[in-house]
Amino acid sequence: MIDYTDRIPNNVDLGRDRVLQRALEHWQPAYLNWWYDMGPTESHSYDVYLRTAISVEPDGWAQFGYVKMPEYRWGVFLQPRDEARQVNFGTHKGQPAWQEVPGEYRSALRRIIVTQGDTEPASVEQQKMLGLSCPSLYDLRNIFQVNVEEGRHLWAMVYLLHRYFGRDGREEAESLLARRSGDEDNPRILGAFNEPTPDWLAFYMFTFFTDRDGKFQLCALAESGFDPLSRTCRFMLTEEAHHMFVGETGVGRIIQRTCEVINQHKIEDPSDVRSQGVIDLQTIQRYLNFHYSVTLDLYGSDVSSNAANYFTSGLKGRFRETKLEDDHVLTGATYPVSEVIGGKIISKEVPALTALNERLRDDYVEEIKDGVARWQRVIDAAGVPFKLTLPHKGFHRAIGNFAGHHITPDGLVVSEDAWKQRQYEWLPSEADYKYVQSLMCGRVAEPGKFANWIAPPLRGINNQPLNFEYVRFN
Ligand code: BYC
Repeated sequence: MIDYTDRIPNNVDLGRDRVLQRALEHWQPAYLNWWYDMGPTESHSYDVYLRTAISVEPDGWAQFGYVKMPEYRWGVFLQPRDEARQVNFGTHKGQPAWQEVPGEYRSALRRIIVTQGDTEPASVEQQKMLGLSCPSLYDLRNIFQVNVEEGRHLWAMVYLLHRYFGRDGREEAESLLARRSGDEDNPRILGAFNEPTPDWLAFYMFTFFTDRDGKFQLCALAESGFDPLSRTCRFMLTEEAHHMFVGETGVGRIIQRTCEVINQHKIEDPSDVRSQGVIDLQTIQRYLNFHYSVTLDLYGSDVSSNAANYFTSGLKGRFRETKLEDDHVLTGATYPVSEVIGGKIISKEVPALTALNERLRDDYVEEIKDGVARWQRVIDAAGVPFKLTLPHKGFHRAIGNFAGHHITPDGLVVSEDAWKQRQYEWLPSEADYKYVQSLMCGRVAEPGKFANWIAPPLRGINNQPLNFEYVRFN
């Protein structure tokens, strides 16, 4: 018999909640089976220098030490409750925040929680093989950190399902362990989480672009009138920051290394750059185009009655809802969305309530621009004449008003033929993936060593030196 209150660090009084304990007693072994099956390949006996959250206090949420990942203490943490908190938007604005699920919103809320929860194990599945080709122990430790925290984020959503949704919550929690990223019969719910993450450039792009969707969606859910969801998401956001850091610095270090090689050998042509065993900036741009566009799809349709309902019901707010200065009800307000009409992209005003997905996507794009500008500074500082660009919002989209149209990175609507002729100028081709993977055929496992295609980071994790043994293989 496992003592769950000891195994599962928590601040939800798990020790006194018999119903919840019983639910977790069933789910926890199934979760571990899933981890053994779908977690990082060959990693189960490694000692990994990980951060574990053991409380929400500043000194408790980042405890570092060596851990075998299957023994990681996946905890359940909610930001402490604010007794005075209210529903801050929608028709229930001004009522006390809900501590239990309002009956009429039960299925909508469950659906939001399941969609959020589904992304967490999906990303672990997508990244399963990457440990075998890591560029350093530092990077290996970082991907494992990201993986165990995605596991914890799954726990966070499963806690809500078990605690607040009874039997159907338990069934949903089981389904979260049954779907598989990329599986034809039982795929993950959202598109980007069924795309492969075949190499480390894709991993860093994913953590920069797609984990940032995680941030924006969690921020919107942190505004929820359903207080336990809000408090859960607030704590998850503290962990999300490191994931985006891994992505931004990962891509930045690849760019830096490429620029060093370009300058050292005085070369420009992508094939000459490749012959030096680093990733040409043109390929990096194509990966950027891919990950940006599939992540934009994650915000849903530009005009969505689902989004309007979530907001009106007080379930999902806007980014920084309580800091916005309007009525928080949005009656009569409008918002611009794009549409393709007669081969042209036009903007039109629609009711702001229906455009909330688009608005969140726009908030996200603003933050993405800043990150890409920081990558550009690495290129500029090296004096390399190359400009990274963000493609047009309509480029390569499968969800929303742009879906079904062929739009170039510059925002021109073109025919399918014209698109097909040029798509591999814009998106990674099989040959690009093959080249990038050819650089990553084995792992760099000596402390302090880094693969040729990536620069070392500025500093180590938790003030440890770069040659620290971040992972012990045993
Ligand atoms: N792929 O009105 P629509 C993260 C479906 S990432 C496939 O457009 P709605 C993380 C939609 O389900 C953050 N299907 O959309 C990152 C609906 O289906 P039904 C995850 C899609 O509902 C990295 C239909 O299309 N969290 O945490 O307004 C690592 C029409 O719906 C997609 C959330 O997403 C797609 N991309 O908005 C680890 C927050 N988009 O009803 C973790 C919770 C839409 O016709 N989710 N559809 O069957 C939501 O708030 C909403 O579900 C969405 C979609 C914003 C995703």
